[in-house]
Amino acid sequence: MPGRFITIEGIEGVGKTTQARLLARALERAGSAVCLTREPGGTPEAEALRTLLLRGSFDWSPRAEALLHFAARAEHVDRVIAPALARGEWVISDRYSDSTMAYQGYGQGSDRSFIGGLRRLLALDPDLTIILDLPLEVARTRLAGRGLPLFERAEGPGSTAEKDRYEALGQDFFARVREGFREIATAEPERCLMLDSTGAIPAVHEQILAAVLEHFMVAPAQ
Ligand code: T5A
Repeated sequence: MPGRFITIEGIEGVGKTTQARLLARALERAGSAVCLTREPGGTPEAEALRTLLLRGSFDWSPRAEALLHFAARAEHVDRVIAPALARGEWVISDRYSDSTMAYQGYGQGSDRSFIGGLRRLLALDPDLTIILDLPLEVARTRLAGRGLPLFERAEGPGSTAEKDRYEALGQDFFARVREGFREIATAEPERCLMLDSTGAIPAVHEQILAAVLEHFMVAPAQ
């Protein structure tokens, strides 16, 4: 039986990592084999590209930046995602192609048709994408709770947290990225489900689990 491919998307602080882990645990408890992974990253080579993209102080041309994200993604697909799906596992990826469209396309103004073309060339779309949505102020409060204030990181006196290249791009950038995710969800309703993630962690998890079970028509574990 072929595996199932689920991606979790949204701006920083919406709870992707938290919810990806909870979903993986729930599916494992129900007896499924799960591959939990993330982007950019997932293999040593793709993690090296992540370091370049997030920690480097480079000013890539927009197309080069999109290509670097897709280079990391091709590595991730070829070495992790496709093999896991071939083994019949559930693959849960914390970010995937929609992040490139939202961050580089909508956020940074890179050519969206170029990014769409790269996605078609890669030729592996998720079966289901959960887009978590949250007002920017709530995301900022959540990240501040763990010492990582969104678009203020490391700017305040005495701040010790380190910003990555995207987190440093400011409130207008994140507003465009959020709007990008909303437009992606509207454009592809069969694949994408946008969920409000303002609720408590267990409540958001219940919503996601119900959506996954319904999408794949799997009976809940007794
Ligand atoms: N990027 C990535 C691109 O530009 N293009 C691309 O193609 C790709 C793939 C990756 C960066 O790269 C960019 C996007 C990003 O800028 P990352 O660190 O992998 O960076 O991703 P982030 O989104 O930055 O991860 P975060 O950890 O910041 O956000 P999450 O995963 O959405 O949030 P999470 O789960 O870590 O939770 C944040 C905090 O909120 C709490 C958690 O406990 C945690 O403290 N929380 C809640 N609190 C209250 N109620 C809830 N419901 C909560 N859910 C979580």
